[in-house]
Amino acid sequence: MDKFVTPQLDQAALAAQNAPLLAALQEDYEALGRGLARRGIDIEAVTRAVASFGVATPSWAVGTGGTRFARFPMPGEPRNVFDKLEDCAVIHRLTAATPTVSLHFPWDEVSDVAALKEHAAALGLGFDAVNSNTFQDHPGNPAHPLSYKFGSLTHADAAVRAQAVAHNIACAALGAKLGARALTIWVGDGANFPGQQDFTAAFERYIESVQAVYGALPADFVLFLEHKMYEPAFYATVIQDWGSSLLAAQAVGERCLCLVDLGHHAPNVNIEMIVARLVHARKLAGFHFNDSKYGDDDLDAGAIDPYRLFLVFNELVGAQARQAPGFAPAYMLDQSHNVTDPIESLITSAIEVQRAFAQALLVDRAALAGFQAQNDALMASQTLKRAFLTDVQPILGMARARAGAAIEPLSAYRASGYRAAVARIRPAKAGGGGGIV
Ligand code: RM4
Ligand code: MN
Ligand code: MN
Repeated sequence: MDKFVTPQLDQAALAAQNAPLLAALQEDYEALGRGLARRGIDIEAVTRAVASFGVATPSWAVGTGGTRFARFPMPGEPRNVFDKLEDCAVIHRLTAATPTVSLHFPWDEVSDVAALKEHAAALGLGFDAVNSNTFQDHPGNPAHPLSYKFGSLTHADAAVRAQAVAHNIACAALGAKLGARALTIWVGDGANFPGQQDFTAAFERYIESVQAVYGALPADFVLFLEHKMYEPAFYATVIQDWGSSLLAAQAVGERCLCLVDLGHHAPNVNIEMIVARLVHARKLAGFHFNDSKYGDDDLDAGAIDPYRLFLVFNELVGAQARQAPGFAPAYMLDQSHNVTDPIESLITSAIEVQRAFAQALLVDRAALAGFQAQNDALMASQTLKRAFLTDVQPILGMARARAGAAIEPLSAYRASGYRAAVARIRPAKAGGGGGIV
């Protein structure tokens, strides 16, 4: 993995960047290690867990995002999925936290699948869940002659449903060729007006369509159903919440699970509790991490409410610690970077997710259980706060240094000149129109 546009990202160059930072890192790491030892925590165990933690990057997030009003592209935008993988490889090279990429079809469809797989392998990347797209039309694509304007898997017309089902099956087959093991379905199907759609019939059509997809999956594949409260449907969405998602997953089968995108809930919803319920039901597929203030804002993970991210990880680490049956969530970022360099946002977000995980590993679970049993609300909450307020930066830095990544990924990225280098190769894209990626 040394085929980078900018030599500053090569292993030797990163080692040189890290060299002046190592002594301070070592000192901070040892001090934190002593503090944690006093709390009965072995810092090395935490660092090992962090080092083996990976979060997938979404291929669609390395291009500049936009709103339905406008998109303001930046120089050096990826032209195709090969470029997207190169950008994703930069993120992984600097953080050692994003070993896999999640593709979206047909956006990322290519004629030569073997070449794509080879390109990823040469960059040191693998593939995470693949995603289908029946939330917009694909003009000129022979697999999608019918419009999804009024829905896809739940459409009133059986021919549109069949087209959407076939697309999902094709996505899974393509994913299997690339070495992916999961298909994520998110549909925008729903209604903009009361009365527009028969709620019951639409939900039943959804289940029937998903059953057809499930029945045609490669044997080792799992199916993730992603709920979202609203948008593009603004009155009612067929899979609007975890309840609908769970009902559907239970109706479809054992390898059909519920995926939680943090941005897909109403602002005050207790997401960590949803996580606990899905773990209980053995139906937690995994996550699309992002942050939000109002709705599906797709802001950078941890940018608005890092404590909520920590509380989600507190549930996950708790489930792991008690070896909850069937617990093996998939982790992915799903964000839209409208005003930042997407590579910088994804670097930062991967680190924020890792940070929340590390903090959650510091929770004194025995003490917490004791306070819960005694109904000591204040001390129970302080137990969580103590873990959250511990500065785990030296652990994250050390995990990166040991992996040959950058101790300071953002500065290393800026020093690499990567954006300017790709801008010279990749022609500028026009801005203006709205839409994602
Ligand atoms: C949706 C949802 C899906 C993603 C699309 C691009 O809101 O989060 O996961 O595939 O956006
Ligand atoms: Mn998502
Ligand atoms: Mn979303």
